[in-house]
Amino acid sequence: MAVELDISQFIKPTIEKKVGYVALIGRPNSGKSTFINALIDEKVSAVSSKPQTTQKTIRGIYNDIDSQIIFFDTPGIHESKEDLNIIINSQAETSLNDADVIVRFIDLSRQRGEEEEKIGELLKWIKKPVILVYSKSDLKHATEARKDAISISSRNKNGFQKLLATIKKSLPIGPLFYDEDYYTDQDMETRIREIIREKIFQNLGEELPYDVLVDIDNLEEENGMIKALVMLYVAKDSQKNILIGKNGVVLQNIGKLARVELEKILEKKVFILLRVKTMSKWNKNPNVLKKYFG
Ligand SMILES: Nc1nc2c(ncn2[C@@H]2O[C@H](COP(=O)(O)OP(=O)(O)OP(=O)(O)O)[C@@H](O)[C@H]2O)c(=O)[nH]1
Ligand SMILES: [Mg+2]
Repeated sequence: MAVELDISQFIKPTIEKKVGYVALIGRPNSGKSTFINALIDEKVSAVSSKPQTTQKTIRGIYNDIDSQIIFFDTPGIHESKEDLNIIINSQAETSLNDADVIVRFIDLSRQRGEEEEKIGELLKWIKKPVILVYSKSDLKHATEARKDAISISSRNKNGFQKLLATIKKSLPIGPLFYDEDYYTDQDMETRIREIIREKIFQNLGEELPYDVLVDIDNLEEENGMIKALVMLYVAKDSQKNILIGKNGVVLQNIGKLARVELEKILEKKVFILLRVKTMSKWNKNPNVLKKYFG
């Protein structure tokens, strides 16, 4: 007698939910990366008090019972004619094109400036739903409330549900783009680089972090331990000593902070060897900019 095989048990049902791409846009320092990290409860994007901490668009994937939302955390749009900054702005603009919905962050704790004008101009040309968000609502200065905006605080996780519900209204229903276990599409190299960059931004003076290029030279996993040889390229010789610090103390501290955080994120032992080298004017070199930021 022939046995009939029930193949239905081998076929994964296609899950359909509200699925789509959402671009976060706003001036530097308005809290975009902090929001992504707080929403998905994982560090996927570097955060610091310095403007333009994010230099390359990062994806954070949010999953819940009825949606999968892929957030583009874009670099803050700002006014500058520097080569690197032009590339950074164009990254943010590209993600506007790729998104289904745009969430515009406005930080009410700061005076609005030319950068807000520029973002307003940019959005005029985009025929997509734009949701206005007032960020950092936990701060005292953030008092200007308006009906057409949603106030959020990433510090207290306030306003998240309202924002998510509003985003979902504009998303199409379809199959998932990513497995529900993923919260980012970054590979290990990118994640290591991002955390090291964050520690550089958090531990060095105002200007230098922008001139440090983080490059993973070698990455190995052996006996459950991740070993990374990481080059930190500075744009001029005089920056080397500042980055290394007296008796190497600054560099050691950056390495240690990055290691501790990466061990938590990757749930593995991590060993990081940092090397500092000069790559003269790398931030003006079109080939380098294309390779790392293009
Ligand atoms: N009090 C308060 N501070 C916040 C909140 N969200 C972000 N911040 C702070 O604002 C600063 C900038 O945050 P980021 O998330 O790096 O801002 P960003 O918009 O990603 O900035 P760029 O990457 O430079 O475009 C950091 O010092 C954060 O700790 C918030 O909800 N409340
Ligand atoms: Mg950012």
